[in-house]
Amino acid sequence: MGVDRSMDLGFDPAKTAAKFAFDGVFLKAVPHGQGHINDTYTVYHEGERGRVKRYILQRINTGVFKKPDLLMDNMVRVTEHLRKRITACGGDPGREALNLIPTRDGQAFYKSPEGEYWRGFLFIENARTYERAVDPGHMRNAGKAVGRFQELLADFPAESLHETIPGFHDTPKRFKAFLRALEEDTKNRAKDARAEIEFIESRADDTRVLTDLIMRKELPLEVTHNDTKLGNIMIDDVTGEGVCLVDLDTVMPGTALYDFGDAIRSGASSALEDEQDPDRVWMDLELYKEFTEGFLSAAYGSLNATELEYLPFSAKLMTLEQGIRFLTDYLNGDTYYKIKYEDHNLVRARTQLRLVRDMEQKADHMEQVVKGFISNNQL
Ligand code: GN1
Ligand code: MG
Repeated sequence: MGVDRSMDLGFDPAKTAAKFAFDGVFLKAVPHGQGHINDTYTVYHEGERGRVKRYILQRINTGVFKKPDLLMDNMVRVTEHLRKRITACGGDPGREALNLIPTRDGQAFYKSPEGEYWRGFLFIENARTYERAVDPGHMRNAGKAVGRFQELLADFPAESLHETIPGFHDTPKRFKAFLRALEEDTKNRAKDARAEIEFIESRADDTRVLTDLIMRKELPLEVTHNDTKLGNIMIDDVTGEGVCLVDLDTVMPGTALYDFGDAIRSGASSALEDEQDPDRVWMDLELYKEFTEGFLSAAYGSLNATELEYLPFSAKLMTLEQGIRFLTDYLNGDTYYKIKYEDHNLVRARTQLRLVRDMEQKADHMEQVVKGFISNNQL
C-alpha cells in the first residue's frame, strides 16, 4: 500500500502524523466522528508484516479552548490516573481509558509553526460511539459507564484541574450570554426565533437551581466529565458494554448531575440533536429508565439525598442549557458550533426545547424511576 493522497484534508496528515510516536509507516488519514468542536482524524499506519494500526489525530479548537497547554496538562494527569485505577481493578488500561501517544520528542502535544495544537491517541478497536441509542440495553450500559467514570476519578484531586472553559455549566451565566446575544441581535435573527426566545425567558428561574445548590454546598463538587453526550460513550462491538468515555477536554470540577443530565439529554431523546421536525422529538421514558438504573447501579452509594432528588431535574436543566447555547450561537451568527447549513443552530435549539417541554410533562414519571430504584436498593 502506498501513501493515499486522495483526500484533501486542508493539512498534510503525513507530516503531522510524523510528529507523533506512531508505529510503522503512514498510509492515510480520514475524518473521524461527529464532534462539534475539534477536528478529528483516523490515521492508518502500516507496521510489521503489513499489519495496519490505527491512531486518532486531533486538532484542538483553540477558539474554544483558549489555554490548550493547561488543557493537555489536565488530560495527561486524568488519563494517567484512570489507567492506574483500571489496572488496579484488573481492567484493560489500553482500552478502558484514552491513551495519549506522545510526540517523537516526548511532549503530550505538537504545536505546529502556524500555532495549531495537535494530539494523538491509540485507536480503541472493536468499539464505537453512537449518536442515538441502539436499544434500551445500550442506554443501561452507557449509564454504567458514566457512573464508573465518576467512580474512577472520585479520588482525583478536583481542585488541581484547570478550568478549561470557565463557567462551562454555569447555567445562569449561559442565560446572561443569551440575553446579551438577544439584545445585540447582530444578524437580525431574533425575529425568526420568537417562540424559542419566549420559551427560554419563561424558564429563567430554572437556570439558577443547581448553581444555587452548589453555592449552598448541598451539591458536592467532584471530578466530572461535563460532556457525556451519547456520542462520547464508547460501546464494545461484541459485548455491548460501555468501554470508556472519550472527549476529556471538559473534565473539570462539577456536580455528578451535569453528567447524568447531559447523557439523558442526548441518549434518551427519540431523535438526533439536528432533527428538523420537532414533532419527532420527545424523551423516551424507557431509555431514561435504563440509563438511570445503569447509572445508579454504579453511582448510588456515592450520591447524597440532594443529588438523588435532583437527578430528573438535571436532565431538564442540561437540555435547557444546551437549547440556550445553540440559540445563543444562532443569534451570534454561528461562531462556536460547527454548522452544515444556515439555520442549523436554530434547528438544534428547537430539538432541545422540545425535549425540555416533554420532560416537564413527564417529570412525575422521571421521579418515580429514581424512587423505584431507591426503594429496591436501600443501603
Ligand atoms: C460539544 O465536542 P462535542 O461535540 O462532544 C460541546 C458540548 C455540547 C455538544 C452538543 C466543549 O460537544 O458541550 O453539549 O457539543 N462541547 C464544548 O452536541 O462546548
Ligand atoms: Mg468535545
